[in-house]
Amino acid sequence: MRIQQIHLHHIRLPYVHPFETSFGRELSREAILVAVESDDLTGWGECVSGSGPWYSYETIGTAWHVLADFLAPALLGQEISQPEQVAPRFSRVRGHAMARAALENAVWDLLGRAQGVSLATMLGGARNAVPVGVSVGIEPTLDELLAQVEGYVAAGYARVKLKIKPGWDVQVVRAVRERWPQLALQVDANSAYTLADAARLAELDAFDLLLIEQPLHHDDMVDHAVLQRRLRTPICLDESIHSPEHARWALDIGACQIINIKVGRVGGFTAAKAIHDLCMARGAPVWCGGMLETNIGRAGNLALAALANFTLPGDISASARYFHHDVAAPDFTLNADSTISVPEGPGAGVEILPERLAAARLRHLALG
Ligand code: OSB
Ligand code: MG
Repeated sequence: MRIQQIHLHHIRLPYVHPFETSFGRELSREAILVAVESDDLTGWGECVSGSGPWYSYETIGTAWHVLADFLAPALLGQEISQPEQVAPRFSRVRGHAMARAALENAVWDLLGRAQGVSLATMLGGARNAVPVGVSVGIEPTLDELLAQVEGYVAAGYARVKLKIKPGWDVQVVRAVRERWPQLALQVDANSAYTLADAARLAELDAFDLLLIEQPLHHDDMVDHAVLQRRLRTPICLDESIHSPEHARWALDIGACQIINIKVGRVGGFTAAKAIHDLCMARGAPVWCGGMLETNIGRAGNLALAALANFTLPGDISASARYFHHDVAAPDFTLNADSTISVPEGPGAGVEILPERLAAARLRHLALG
């Protein structure tokens, strides 16, 4: 298929509930939706960069620049018949994985639609519903946190992830564990600690956590390997893993036992699948992270999480956990067994809602 036009849509959607991590509190999600057109078909991808360089150096502004000035020009007018043909065309671009992923993933959707095949099938999915959990942000008080967790447990989530930071860790995890002794529980520090905090982090071993996600520096592997030797709880890396090579290095040096795969952070479905395959061969479980996506990104996450080695519950919650009015349909709902069904329609299996897109849009650019 010949890539004839590419559209960038910068949108903003208010969250149902503010989301706070160790790097700050946000009231709404900004995203870039990328539309790739060939004849009468359109494929969609979501860029998960943040409004500021907190989780990653990428922002809406850098991704817009890299998409408009480098990535889209590398794809426009090209003949593409396999989604794996996209990443090599971007090989001159260093970094900017979230920008690359948005465009590559739009092409996966486009080709799936053209062939009438679901994204999960294209990727080699092994299940039609995936186990999921919910990522619970830092709250102003412990009571408010407990109320949030209570709501999610009542809604049917069997796995909860708590955001932690120094001053909001052991006592919070203890309170949640005492109230829900059976709940599958894990924590995410988003790089808020250093090796000097190892003794504090080791206190978390008492609470039967599935994993501790990215406790140390966002670029580190060496200190994580040292820390892992002092913890019983498995370390899971998120921010530090940008490629299959990073995954191999981290496993080789014992920096983690588990990897959180985010398709945006690693540059698209091709790289995400490669990391999945490598971890499977090495006996390391993976799970699908989330970036508070719209239904466009969430549909892709569900397809990815259908692969066999995604054995831990993903940060893929029901649409109602994120936004009142998503830009794409259908909304995703939680099944009674704390799973979400993988979309079965062609491509990612969701449809953009043009009037919702228009209402959420801050900027639009047409290329080609
Ligand atoms: O570290 O996993 C993270 C959201 C934004 C930035 C980083 C992270 C997150 C989440 C959200 O935890 C999980 C979700 O999308 O439900
Ligand atoms: Mg994380």
